[in-house]
Amino acid sequence: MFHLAKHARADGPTGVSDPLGGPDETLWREAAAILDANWTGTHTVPSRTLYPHQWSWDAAFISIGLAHVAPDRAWRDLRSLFTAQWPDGRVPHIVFDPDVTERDYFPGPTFWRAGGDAEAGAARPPRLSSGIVQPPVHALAAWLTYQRAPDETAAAELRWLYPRLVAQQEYLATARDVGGAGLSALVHPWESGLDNSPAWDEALAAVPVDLAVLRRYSRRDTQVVASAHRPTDEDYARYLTIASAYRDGGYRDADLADRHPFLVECPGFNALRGAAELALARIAEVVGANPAPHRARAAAVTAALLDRLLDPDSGMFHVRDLRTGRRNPARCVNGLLPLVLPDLPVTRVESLVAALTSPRFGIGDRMPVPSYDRSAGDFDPFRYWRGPVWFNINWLLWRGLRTHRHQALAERLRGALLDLVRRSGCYEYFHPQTGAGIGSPAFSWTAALTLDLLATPDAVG
Ligand code: 2M8
Repeated sequence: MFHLAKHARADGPTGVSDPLGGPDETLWREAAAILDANWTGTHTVPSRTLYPHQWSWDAAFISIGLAHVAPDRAWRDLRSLFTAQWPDGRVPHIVFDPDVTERDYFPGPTFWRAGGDAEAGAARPPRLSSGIVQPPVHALAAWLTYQRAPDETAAAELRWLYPRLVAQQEYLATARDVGGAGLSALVHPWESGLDNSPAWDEALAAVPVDLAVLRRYSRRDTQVVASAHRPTDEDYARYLTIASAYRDGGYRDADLADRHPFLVECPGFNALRGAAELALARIAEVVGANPAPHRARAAAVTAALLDRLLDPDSGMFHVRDLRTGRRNPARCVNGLLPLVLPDLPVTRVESLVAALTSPRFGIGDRMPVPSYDRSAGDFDPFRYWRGPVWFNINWLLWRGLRTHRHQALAERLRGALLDLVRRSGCYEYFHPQTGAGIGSPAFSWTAALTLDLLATPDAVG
């Protein structure tokens, strides 16, 4: 067990304060204990019950929390993930723990058939992993972890990570620029992190449902949590069809436009890629590299997002299906994430804030932002990314509001998030009306970002 509150107190004046008054020691300890319980000795799992391996963007959020209580573990988590980076720069969305059996998570290593073959040589993925990616939040995580304790150890970690983070960005900016306009294309809904968001429905509808594929395997998720809270069997069958297509093409990105059944540009993923370039610019200054190219790339991503994914009528960003060229009209929370970009024009910031405060997404006094438009006919308060409140997304929106000096709104969102975990615990996601916890309890990124919110009480830039 690490020293729960010591580090935060030593490092900052406000480590465990509650903005509403009074210390929030209990919540701090609960959140830190969850991270401790989910630590395996080399990395942190998102959840002991549902997700027993290491996940890519989870690792980034987790390290941001660990930075407050166990910075050594924060760096080890990031290192563990990047030791699985492929030679082409991609960082796999799952790094499999060889000590966990196939029965404990599906789809596991047997399905993905990637990496882990020590004999295969430097051209192959070094560890057992999936072959798809997740949003690149890692440069931001590394930068925030460094900022918590900017000592020589942390600088050495940045020096180790920097070329790897650059390679990750390079892969996304080149191999994945299928549309040729400066945005990364996703080859699977799971790459977005918002797995079964309505944002993918139109593009998914074009993928045939082969329920036989499900009979060949056995879903593990619906044995652990209620099936009404998870993707439907039809959607799951499509996920497997798309993943198999990419795998059977050797995970090659050449000619994707000619052969791959699912190709979309996601505003959330690309906004986080832009934010990663800005974090890399800061890291470059520490490690003695040139920050200028990173800033230029971030500006190019913002310009491409405005050009390709903005709908002036909704005032939000929308997913583009590269197979049809159509922007999906669904208003999903990934369409608000470009708020994390500091160079977004003021008019755009204001239209995103208008959406955030509208009844569709309304930041309430006690309720954070849902994953989907509350007024949509197919809004589902229980099912995964189709309505429930997610902590990591709200944490990103909170940062975006602070970046654009919407301090009062940022504070309201922070208050609503902390209220949620105080009432319900650190669940994977939450009912958007009652705030009840759904999915896995003791969920790592909720715990980690709770620590970060508790440690960052005031609207300081
Ligand atoms: C969920 O995704 C995995 C597949 O990657 C699953 O449903 O099995 C998503 O919420 C994703 O964003 C998250 O990274 C992962 C682990 O927490 O779970």
